[in-house]
Amino acid sequence: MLFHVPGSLDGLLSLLATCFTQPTFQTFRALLLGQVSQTGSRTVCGMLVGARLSGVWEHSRAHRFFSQARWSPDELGLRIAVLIIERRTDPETPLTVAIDDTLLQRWGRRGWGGFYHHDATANSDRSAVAWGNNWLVVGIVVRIAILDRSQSRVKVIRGDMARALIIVDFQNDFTPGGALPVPDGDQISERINELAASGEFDLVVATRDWHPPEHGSFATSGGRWPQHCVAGSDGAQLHSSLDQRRVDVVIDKGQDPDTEGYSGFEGTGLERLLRDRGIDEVAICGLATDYCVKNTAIDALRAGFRVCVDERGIRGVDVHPGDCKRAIGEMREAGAVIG
Ligand code: VGL
Ligand code: ZN
Repeated sequence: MLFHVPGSLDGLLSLLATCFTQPTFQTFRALLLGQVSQTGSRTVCGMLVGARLSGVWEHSRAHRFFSQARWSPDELGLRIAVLIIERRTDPETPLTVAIDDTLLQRWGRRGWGGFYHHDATANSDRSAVAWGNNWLVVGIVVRIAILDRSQSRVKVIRGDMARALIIVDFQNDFTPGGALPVPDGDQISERINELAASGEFDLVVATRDWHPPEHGSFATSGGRWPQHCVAGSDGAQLHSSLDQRRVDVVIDKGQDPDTEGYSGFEGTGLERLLRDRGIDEVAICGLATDYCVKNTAIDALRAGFRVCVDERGIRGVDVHPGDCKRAIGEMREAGAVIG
């Protein structure tokens, strides 16, 4: 690190080290020093400039560090709270604790690609919980002699995550023998069943491509695909290897004849369903990587969910060689974790 770090700050930081793994502590320390020393705006970008990391790190990487890396914000908050109480408050005086749960209620502003701004300045009338706003802020109010108003030092509590599994279009027509087969599309069944039975998900959703017979994506209507997944047909049924006892809700999509309907969010009640169930994070598997999986993942990010794409649980078409690889790159770029 290129900075001269005052011993007092380093001493303070070392008291926080046990909230982190060794590598995440180094990252946290660099970002914190970046924030302290930056001269521009108090944003993640400013922090990266201060840490001499701009141009080296995509700023989404810093967001991912704060939202996903292996460190404990809860423990860190408690540790900071104890430090404030020990060093900044009078042992004889009762503590004033301020709680602000507006972040739990607030939707917030979103950039393209699902990056979520959970700064307290974003206003909106939407009232759902999603990535970035499942935080409760607790402050200890401290009176500092040289200032004429009380200062509140905050602790941020991360709420419990609720997670959903979205199984995209695991249907007969997209598996070998079907009308629009994805190579090895049936090979993901074991992984999908394993995920659905893992107990890690509060909700398991299966989407079905569910087209009217004259859907605009069909070659017979001037589109690019052979007729597939016609609503109610055998080809449109979920693949028989899928353990449907684990599926809580089936969502049909692609019913509008004039749009491709690749995304499970397009013209369906999927977003509403996830919000109603308090879901923050979705894991995505299914078919096809380069079409419906990709579009569903990117829409989920745009809607503010955290997204993990299960690499073992997807297969793609690769109409043009490299399409799947590019699709994975696009999802990652938009903020998905590919794992
Ligand atoms: C899909 C092509 C056409 C998919 C759906 O599920 O990926 N691909 N319709
Ligand atoms: Zn389709």
